[in-house]
Amino acid sequence: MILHEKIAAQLPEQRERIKQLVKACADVVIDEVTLGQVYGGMRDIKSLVTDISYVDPAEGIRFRGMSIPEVLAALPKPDGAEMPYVGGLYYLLMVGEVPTKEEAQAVEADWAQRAHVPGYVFDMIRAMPKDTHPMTLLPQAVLALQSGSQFTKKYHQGLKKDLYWEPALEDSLDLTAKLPVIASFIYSYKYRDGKEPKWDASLDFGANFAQMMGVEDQKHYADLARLFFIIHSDHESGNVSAHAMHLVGSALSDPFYSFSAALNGLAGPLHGLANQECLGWLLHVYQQFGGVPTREQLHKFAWETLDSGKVIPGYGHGVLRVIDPRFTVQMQFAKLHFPDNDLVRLADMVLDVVPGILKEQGKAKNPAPNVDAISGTLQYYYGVREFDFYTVLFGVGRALGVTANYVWARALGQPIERPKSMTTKMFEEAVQKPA
Ligand code: CMX
Repeated sequence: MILHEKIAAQLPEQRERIKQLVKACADVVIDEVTLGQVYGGMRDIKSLVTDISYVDPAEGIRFRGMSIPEVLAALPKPDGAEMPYVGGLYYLLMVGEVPTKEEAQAVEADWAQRAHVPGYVFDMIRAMPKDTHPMTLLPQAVLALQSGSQFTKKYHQGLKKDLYWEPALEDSLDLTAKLPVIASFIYSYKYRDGKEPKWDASLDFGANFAQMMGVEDQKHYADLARLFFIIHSDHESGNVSAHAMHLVGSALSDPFYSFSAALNGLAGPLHGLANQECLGWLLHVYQQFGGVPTREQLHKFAWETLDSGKVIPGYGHGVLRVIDPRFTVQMQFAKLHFPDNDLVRLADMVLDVVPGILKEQGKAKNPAPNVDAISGTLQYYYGVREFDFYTVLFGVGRALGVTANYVWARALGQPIERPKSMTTKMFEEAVQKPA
């Protein structure tokens, strides 16, 4: 299997590199931690390591050193497609090199062999009440797959630690192959005819998703799916879903247990749920004014949102300090394919108006849009209008990045995570001591 070979070839050098670094510099101080950071969600404390992606506050995400436009330009594409193979992105995240078209296709072919979802997973979803949130059904389905984990099986058979990554990769490929099928079944069960979707081995990941979702404009939705999954795949290690995956995985819980935890974090309104909230906010504006409002009306509406104590969804970021490039590529896609759509025009107006208001309010450190400010609008246009489903789409994409990190964390023997906590009294005493 191609990813296995490529990772195995890099491992000796990577292990030696880290061993030497830690041996020579274990006591070097990298960062200082302030009391404000301790009480402020550990913001910006440099205490995690990943070579798979990095969020530059002034530039946005880089996957293996490449910006989003660079990734989209460099990765191979299916014939006639506008967006690259998702399998090519997975190769890039796992291996750290841009694949050839054949290498990207090899990942896609591997997924095709693993995409079968056991019937009991569908039965379990069907047993749940129809009004269960899709982000409850998705982690449940992932947990239901756990009994097939190669990692857990091999661990209990006494696998040596330096080989943990191999079954971790097997599980990761199984999981990422089955997720689009599960996600589209959740969609079909909740909102359509309830048919069990089938993976078509002649199609790539994006085109399969489009056909399983039953969207009318298959060609363009396949491109949107490729784009969506690629840009949502990874955002370094400190965001809630990635960190949850890493933390749970550090206890040697297998990729199914760990990813189910990651999804539960993604379901929060300050993280992955923001995409549905953002479209909800746009539609609310649209309905309130019976169409695209004037700038003045939008200005007033945005202030009313803030004055009622709510956030403006899709704006602000914990790390980024510029417009999220993931927003930019999605807006470009929308403007290329349906520039005159009312919601796109509204999203454009929000981009023009809201940053100024957030600056005036003076609270948000970044008044610019993030990935969620437009992603729901694109889905809505292609007929995926049940916006409580959108975080599921985010979850399918996020699996690519967090499983790549999981595999490398096991390959590099990363230990169980265990930061130290203190009591408030201890901190009070610590700050009173002279420096
Ligand atoms: N609207 C109103 N207020 C906002 C705001 C927004 N869009 N973004 C930040 N603020 C406020 C915060 O609520 C905070 O207020 P308090 O001091 O009263 O608590 C203040 O500005 C400072 O926040 P910050 O340091 O700039 O941002 P955080 O790192 O604390 O939070 C985020 C980041 C994304 C949770 C926040 O900007 C937000 O709530 N945005 C709206 C929700 C959203 O779009 N989430 C999607 C994030 C994308 C992702 O998960 O990938």
